[in-house]
Amino acid sequence: MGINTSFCWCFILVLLWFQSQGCLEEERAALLQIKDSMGSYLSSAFSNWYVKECCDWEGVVCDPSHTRIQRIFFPHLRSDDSKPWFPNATLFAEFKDLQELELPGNHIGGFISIQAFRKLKHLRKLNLRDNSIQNGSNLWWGKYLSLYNLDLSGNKLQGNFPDSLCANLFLRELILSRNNLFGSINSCLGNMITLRLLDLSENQFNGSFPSLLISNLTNIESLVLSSNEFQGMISLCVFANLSRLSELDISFNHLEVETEMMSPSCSPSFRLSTLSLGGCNVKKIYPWMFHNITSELWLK
Ligand SMILES: *[C@@H]1O[C@H](CO)[C@@H](O)[C@H](O)[C@H]1NC(C)=O
Ligand SMILES: *[C@@H]1O[C@H](CO)[C@@H](O)[C@H](O)[C@H]1NC(C)=O
Ligand SMILES: *[C@@H]1O[C@H](CO)[C@@H](O)[C@H](O)[C@H]1NC(C)=O
Ligand SMILES: *[C@@H]1O[C@H](CO)[C@@H](O)[C@H](O)[C@H]1NC(C)=O
Ligand SMILES: *[C@@H]1O[C@H](CO)[C@@H](O)[C@H](O)[C@H]1NC(C)=O
Ligand SMILES: CC(=O)N[C@H]1CO[C@H](CO)[C@@H](O)[C@@H]1O
Repeated sequence: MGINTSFCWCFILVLLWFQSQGCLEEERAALLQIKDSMGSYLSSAFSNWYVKECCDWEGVVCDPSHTRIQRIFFPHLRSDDSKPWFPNATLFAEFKDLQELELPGNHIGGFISIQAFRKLKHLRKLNLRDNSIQNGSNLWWGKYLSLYNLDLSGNKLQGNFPDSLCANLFLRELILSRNNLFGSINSCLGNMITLRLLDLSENQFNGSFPSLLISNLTNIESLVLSSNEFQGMISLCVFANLSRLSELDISFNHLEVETEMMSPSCSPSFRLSTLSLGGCNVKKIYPWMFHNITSELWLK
């Protein structure tokens, strides 16, 4: 009993000693440089960055042993009229154990030395939502990253689907909504078979609907392609074998949609909770649509 108790105390003391190690000097220095490189930020930002232990700083989460930074979350820290921020990616490369980097709403125009991101071997989530990134070449971290979640919605990406994204073959979530992308969707998307969520809404993607590519995404759960310029006639058979599909939104394109799914090669294996066909020319409403859709059906 006594031995056990003292063993416990020793264990706790050792744990406390490890905890008191605190964040690493180079990571602390990098955080301060990142903050400085922002130029301007809201007065409410970084409010407790005067405390010594940087693992306790607002926007930062360390690993359980309280030494290495695993998550950086700096949301909307810069005012709406601030100049674009071009962070030096080398600074982020200091965080060797970083898993999640979230910098939404900070007027990021792009990254300097983006190749440095390849050092972030553990990065799984990159959220750059609502920034001002224009050029897909700002996203060239190559195949060195194994990202699962990438959110670039609400940026100013122009032109075709950025080739730079084709290297991210393990993505589970890809969100590119609210950009200025056009042309047909890059065929490399058909190889991203781990995708569960694909949101390309509110762009100007055009040409015929990428049926072959979409029917390859066998793990997809949410597919949101609304408010683009896709044209032509499609059959819902395209989605028949996507057994995990739960949300399908192809509204507000220029599509004529054939909803019959009665042939043997085409019986719906999914159970949709939301089907949005607003603005589509829907030929006929079949009873299956009501049996299988568990929550919402939007036709207008
Ligand atoms: C980016 O940061 C690294 C490390 O601090 C530095 O060596 C490099 O010169 C910086 N690049 C630019 C373009 O400022
Ligand atoms: C994007 O950046 C690359 C390399 O810096 C440049 O060659 C290209 O012209 C840029 N594209 C646009 C649309 O600005
Ligand atoms: C579908 O995925 C397979 C396996 O990754 C790939 O070989 C094939 O080219 C893909 N087809 C399309 C149309 O993308
Ligand atoms: C898609 O849109 C672009 C830009 O408006 C245009 O140049 C191209 O011809 C369009 N492609 C098709 C197939 O409509
Ligand atoms: C769905 O899978 C079945 C069985 O593998 C196949 O016969 C059918 O052609 C597929 N349908 C589509 C639209 O890919
Ligand atoms: C996957 C699924 O639930 N499919 C059902 C869709 O609705 C038809 C008609 O009610 C059923 O026969 C399917 O089993």
